[in-house]
This record gives sequence, structure tokens and C-alpha cells, in this order.
Amino acid sequence: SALRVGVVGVGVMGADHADRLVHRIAGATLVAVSDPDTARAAALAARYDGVRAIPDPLDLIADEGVDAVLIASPGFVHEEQVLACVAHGKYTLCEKPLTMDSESALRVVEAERKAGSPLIQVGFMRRFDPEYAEMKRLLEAGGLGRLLLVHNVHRNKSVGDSFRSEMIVRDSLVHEVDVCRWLFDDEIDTITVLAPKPTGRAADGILDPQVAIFRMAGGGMATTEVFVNSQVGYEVRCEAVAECGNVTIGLGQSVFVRRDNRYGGYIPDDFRDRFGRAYDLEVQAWVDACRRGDVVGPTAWDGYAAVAVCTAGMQSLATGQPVRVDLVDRAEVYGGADT
Ligand code: ISE
Repeated sequence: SALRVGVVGVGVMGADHADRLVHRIAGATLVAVSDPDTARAAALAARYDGVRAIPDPLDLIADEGVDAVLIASPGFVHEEQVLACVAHGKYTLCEKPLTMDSESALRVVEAERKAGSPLIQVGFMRRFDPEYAEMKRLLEAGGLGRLLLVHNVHRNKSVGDSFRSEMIVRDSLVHEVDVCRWLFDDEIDTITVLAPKPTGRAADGILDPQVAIFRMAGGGMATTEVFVNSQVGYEVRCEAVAECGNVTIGLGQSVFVRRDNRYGGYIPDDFRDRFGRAYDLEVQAWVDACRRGDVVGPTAWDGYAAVAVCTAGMQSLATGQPVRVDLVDRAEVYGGADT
């Protein structure tokens, strides 16, 4: 039978996931939604057949009619909600960030381990993007030699005035943190976050753009430009530089339009356009894994490690100095077992 999915948080991301679960995901049925804005949740539920609006997210999580939970609420309520999912033995896809700080993220990792089996996938969807997946496949095939450097560009067209400098690290750069941990198959040992004179298009006092440097534990390095008021569109590029070759993705050269003596393509406004296929593949992989009793993709440990790196990154942003990432020993957490 189909996996009965509940969505917690139906803002921009949660509503997009609800639509994807109804229209593009096989083997799953959207059965419930929850949001503190109960009118928004009710309106969304009314758009689909057989979907209940449950005011309290903890009631949705506990509901006997919900098999698995997709958490798309704000990061500051993730800990309580993910812990509730674990307590009820519900498979969970938790949008990034896993939680807001290392201590709470570690509590989630510990709770999942004590529950006895993995339940949590974290919403680092770029691993499912066809271009990133092909880059990873090429690097793993071995023909390019050892991965030396990764260069990332991550630009949003614009963000609201409430988007603080620290959010550029915790909410945006966090994707490159997971991408680099995944491409190198390694932990980030040190992070340095620097900022040039800010763009005049950012709100007063916001350090935008930012440049981050990751030093990997195994010796690799990564550079990332994050620019959330680029005015151009949503651009995400990545270049992997290995000993015998390099791979570049995100050039967006799919369709060229020529007219009036000009040519060019289209740069989407928003991450839901650029990564729509990645989100579809991520949620389909999650549903398929839930139905076979498995967890795929970014784990609770990956979510914790990303939070720890961003915590160090925010400290570096304040000083401009390299900051060592404070990670607990993975083998101690999992008792030497593979995670
Ligand atoms: C947003 O939360 C995302 O996850 C997007 O991928 C990122 O580009 C954007 O900057 C974040 O605010």
C-alpha cells in the first residue's frame, strides 16, 4: 500500500512538497498537513482529496494514519518535531537545517541511535540533482584522479530584509557544506568566512556576498561564493578539480534563444525552478526507502555535521579568522558501527 505522508509546515517549501507528493511521487499519498497558520493549512488541504489539516504538528506526527513525516517548518522547531518522529518510529525527511545548533542536532543523532535504526533523511537535495549526481559518479569512477579542489558559486536573485548575514552561512552556504562533505567523502576541519565591501543592494549592515574556504580533514580545499542579492537570478555552479581533469556543472546551457541580434538562455528566479527535479528525485528516493524500511541520502549525522560547520562558519564571519569545526567523534556516537 502507498506510504501515507504528512507534511509539517506548509510555507513556500512545504506547499511545494505537498504538490509534489500529490502529483509527481509514486508510492505515496499525502494524507495530512499542519501549520501554525491553520487557515493556510486548511486551504492547502482543501485543494487535494483526502487530506486532513491537523492544527498541532505533534498530533500529525502521532497520528495512526500517518506513516512518514516531511518536516518543512522553520529550523527553530525542527528539534522538537524530529524527536517526536523518532519517538513514534516515523520515517522523516527533515528540510535543512536539521536543527539550529550543534547540541540540539547531536540530541537528534543520539535519539535516532537509541531508537535502534535510522529514520531520518535530511533535505540536502543537491545530492539528488542529476548534474551533481553525475559529477559525483565521475569522481568516484576514478579516471579523474584524486579530488583536490571544489569551487562553488551560489547566488540568489534577492532575499528579504530579514535575511541576516549569519543566515547566508546557516541557510544558504549550508548546501555547499553538504556538497563538499559528500564530494570529498570527508569532514570539514576548518572554515573561514570572509566578506568584501557589501553590495548596495543588501539591507544595511548585511555582509553580502561572502566567500567561504573549507579545509577538508583529508587535505582537500573548497571555495564558495554566496551572494543572495545578485539581482541576476538563481545561479548555482560547481567545479570539481581533480589530479587529471575537472568537472563543471550548473552552466544552465540547456536552451539558447536567438532574436534581435542577441542570444542567451534563461536563469530561473528561484531554487524551486533550478532544483525542481532534484526535489522530485529526493522525495521519491525517500518514499521508496521508507517503503522498504531503509534510509537513503543525507543522514542525521550529515545534518549534525553541517550544523557544526555552519556554527564555526558564523564564528569566522564575525572575526574573519579560520575556525576549527567542533565535531564529536563519530565512532563514539555509533559505537564503532557504520552509520
Ligand atoms: C533556501 O532556504 C534554500 O535552501 C536555497 O537552496 C538557498 O539557495 C537559499 O539561499 C536558502 O534561503
